[in-house]
Amino acid sequence: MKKEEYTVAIVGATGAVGEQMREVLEERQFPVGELILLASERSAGQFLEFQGRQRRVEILHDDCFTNVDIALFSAGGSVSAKFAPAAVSAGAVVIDNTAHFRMAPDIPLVVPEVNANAIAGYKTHGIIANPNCSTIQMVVALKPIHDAAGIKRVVVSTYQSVSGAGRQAMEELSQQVAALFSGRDIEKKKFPHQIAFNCIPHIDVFMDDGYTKEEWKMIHETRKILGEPALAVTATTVRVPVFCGHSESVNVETEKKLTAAEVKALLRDAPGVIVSDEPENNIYPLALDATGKDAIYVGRIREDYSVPNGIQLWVVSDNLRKGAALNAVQIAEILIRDYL
Ligand code: NAP
Ligand code: 3JM
Repeated sequence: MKKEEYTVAIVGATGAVGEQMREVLEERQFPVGELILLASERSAGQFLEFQGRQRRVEILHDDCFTNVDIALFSAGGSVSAKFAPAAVSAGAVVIDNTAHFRMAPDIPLVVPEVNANAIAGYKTHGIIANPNCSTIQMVVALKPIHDAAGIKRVVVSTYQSVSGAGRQAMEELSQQVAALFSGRDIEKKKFPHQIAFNCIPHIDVFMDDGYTKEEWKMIHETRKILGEPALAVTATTVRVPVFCGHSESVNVETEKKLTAAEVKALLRDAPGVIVSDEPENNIYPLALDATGKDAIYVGRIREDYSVPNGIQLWVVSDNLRKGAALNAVQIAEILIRDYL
């Protein structure tokens, strides 16, 4: 018998992603019976609102998951590594927002518009991984192009907002701006350089080959989600002084020729995509406009004349919503509709 309501736990409930999880669950009227809010001892005892009621944040420990149906994790990779197994043992399905499980071959990595069928694979480990924010918005735009013309190569450069690095990072940008306008010294904690009025081509840690881990995630996650393990993808990921919304310049080479008009038509029909492309009226996707919205916005759609079959796109989305919380809740919706 299908349940009418589900017990949902949010691990990392006080964070930037956790806050959006509450909002998105409420907005989409996800059938939440009980909501369990979990964080570290730092914020245990705080109250957060959900469906008009104040709910207490509890300290995360192994015994928190009794009777939990779905556990949404967004408290960092080490927290997922330590506590996701306890949630699964207690009978919950884990939807994990961290990088920790994403590349495990038998853990599904899901963007519902692209590979919803992969959700079935959750049964092996009880875990579904939510991709990186920058990957999610790119693959939603790539999927219809890949289906129509076969993607050969992708070159992406990102312009990622500070909210992708959490609450403290947003605070750091605010404080640096305030300090600079009042002639005080800036403080650096979350970013290795001043982020105010700057662009930093460094997100997550550097690896031996000169790529950052964020770039590595975009490359490998894109291949896994599209089911193309050998797809040629390269990425440069850049932090910019924007509070919310990631922007991406995406260059795509296809097997079959597509005109810009054909790509626009494909994207207009694609689930989760809004084409915003009227250069004559200065209309193109902007991070400020995408903030608080659900869609992936695509514009500046044009042919890349430097190669035979090239397309250039500008892709923008709210990194905390489709890039994290919304994608996770969409997965949960399919899970309860088709599997639980
Ligand atoms: P954030 O604003 O810094 O929030 C971190 C959250 O994790 C807070 O609720 C914090 O609780 C909790 N936490 C940290 N350490 C904990 C511990 N040891 N035990 C229990 N709770 C702990 O960060 P965020 O932006 O929300 O991101 C959280 C995580 O989500 C990231 O680390 C990342 O792995 C993932 N993420 C994924 C995406 C994506 O694209 N899918 C995007 C952004 C982030 P306290 O209030 O107690 O400190
Ligand atoms: C986005 O493990 C951690 O401390 C979190 C690092 C992090 C990640 C990650 O690697 O899970 C911060 C922000 C992500 C992500 O989505 O990949």
